Amino acid sequence: MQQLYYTPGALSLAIHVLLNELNLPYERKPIDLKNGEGQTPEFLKLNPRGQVPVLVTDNQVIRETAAIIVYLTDEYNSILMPRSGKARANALEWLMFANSTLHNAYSKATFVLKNTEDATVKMQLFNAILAEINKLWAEVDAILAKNRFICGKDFTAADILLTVIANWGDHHPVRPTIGENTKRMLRDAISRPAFVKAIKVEQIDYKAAA
Ligand SMILES: N[C@@H](CCC(=O)N[C@@H](CS)C(=O)NCC(=O)O)C(=O)O
Repeated sequence: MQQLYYTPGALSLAIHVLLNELNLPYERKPIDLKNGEGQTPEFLKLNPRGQVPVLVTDNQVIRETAAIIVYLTDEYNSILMPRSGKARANALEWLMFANSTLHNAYSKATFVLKNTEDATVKMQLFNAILAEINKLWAEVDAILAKNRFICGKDFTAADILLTVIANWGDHHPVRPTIGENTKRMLRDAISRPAFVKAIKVEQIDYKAAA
């Protein structure tokens, strides 16, 4: 059986939701990042970067959210990632946008909040990054003004990842601005049984869709 190493609400929630969407059995392995469990020798053997998610299959350890998502959707022939051509390119674009462009902007904010001592400088840097994050969400919102989901009429793995990241506002002194069209998509996403189940298990307070 596959094992998912996860921290409640982190990027690993997307894998948790996807495993539910695919109706796959898996064993949950919680990692308390705040208490240093990402840095134990056992966990570092699985992921030298000390990050979640990690998916362990029968004979392989898979790290990096996008890689795990593409592996699972390919392996189990899921409609959450189109199989080929332009539709696949578009879905991969938005998956990578969430996993690298948007996640990277949030990571910069986390870094600045953690490592800047001077309060004024900290807020100056944070506000600059917040503007970048808001611009990215505005781009998403403009697409969702026309489309039900980020790639069109169909829900894809990219929507799952956007929905997970959208709820990280609580970690910031000022919440990023999530547009109304995006909130509509988030409500659709979190009402899917796969999300409902994962949110309940991880005991997450999902506020971004309100
Ligand atoms: N590029 C990695 C990033 C993973 C990542 O940054 N995970 C965060 C949680 S969302 C983490 O484990 N951080 C380690 C820490 O906070 O110590 C991926 O996509 O899986």
